[in-house]
Amino acid sequence: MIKIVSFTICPFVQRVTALLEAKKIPYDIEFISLSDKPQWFLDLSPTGQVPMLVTEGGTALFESDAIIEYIDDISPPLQADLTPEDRAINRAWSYQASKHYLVQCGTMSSKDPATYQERTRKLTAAFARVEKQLGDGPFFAGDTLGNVDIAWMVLLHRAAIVEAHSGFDMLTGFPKTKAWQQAMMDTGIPQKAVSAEFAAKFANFYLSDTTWLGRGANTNEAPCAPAKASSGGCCG
Ligand SMILES: N[C@@H](CCC(=O)N[C@@H](CS)C(=O)NCC(=O)O)C(=O)O
Repeated sequence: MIKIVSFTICPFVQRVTALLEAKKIPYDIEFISLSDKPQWFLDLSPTGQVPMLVTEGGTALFESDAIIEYIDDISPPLQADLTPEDRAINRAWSYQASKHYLVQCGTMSSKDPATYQERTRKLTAAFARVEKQLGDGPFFAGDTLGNVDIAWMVLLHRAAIVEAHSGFDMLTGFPKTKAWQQAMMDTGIPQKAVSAEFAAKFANFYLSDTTWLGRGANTNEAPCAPAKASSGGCCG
């Protein structure tokens, strides 16, 4: 069976596990600590990053884009009859999501409203771009769930958790993206793609008292001293 090496709150891992869940491909998963990576992992991984997919033949694959393509190579596509152009466009729109994973992590880590506003610009611009591209839904390409949905699901799931915790909606002003988020949550895939500990670990990392979102996203709150604002981070 395929094995995924994971870190609980890693968005790149969630994209991979979401595709496996959507395709109903069974997999084992092993969680590691990124602050104390095990030697067997370092021996296998050229980058020391998760996700890693170990194939049934024992080959270690790395980089989430390459892993997604591998999964598509060994299984039927989510959307049938796509042309090479369709697939290229889907890869481009998927990249528009995955290149914002770390941006969203940094945004959520903001300690005060001013830092949040500064960091969220790129993410909001990405939501604005996809809003223009979305049709009548429920999914990116209409009735059928596809790889673009899987890539954006990661951002939209996290936005939903943030909203549930703080009342702050990252998708305000983007009604089609909001409906898309609901359609994705309704598939159950975002929830299945993460472990039972995900919610608690995610909240502990991004929604504790140390972040503006964690404190309820009060817009009247004073900013921290700018010099102390770091660029935020992802996954510890
Ligand atoms: N480009 C990589 C990014 C993966 C990534 O940033 N993973 C983070 C966790 S979310 C990681 O492993 N960080 C540990 C490290 O860089 O040492 C991919 O798409 O797979």
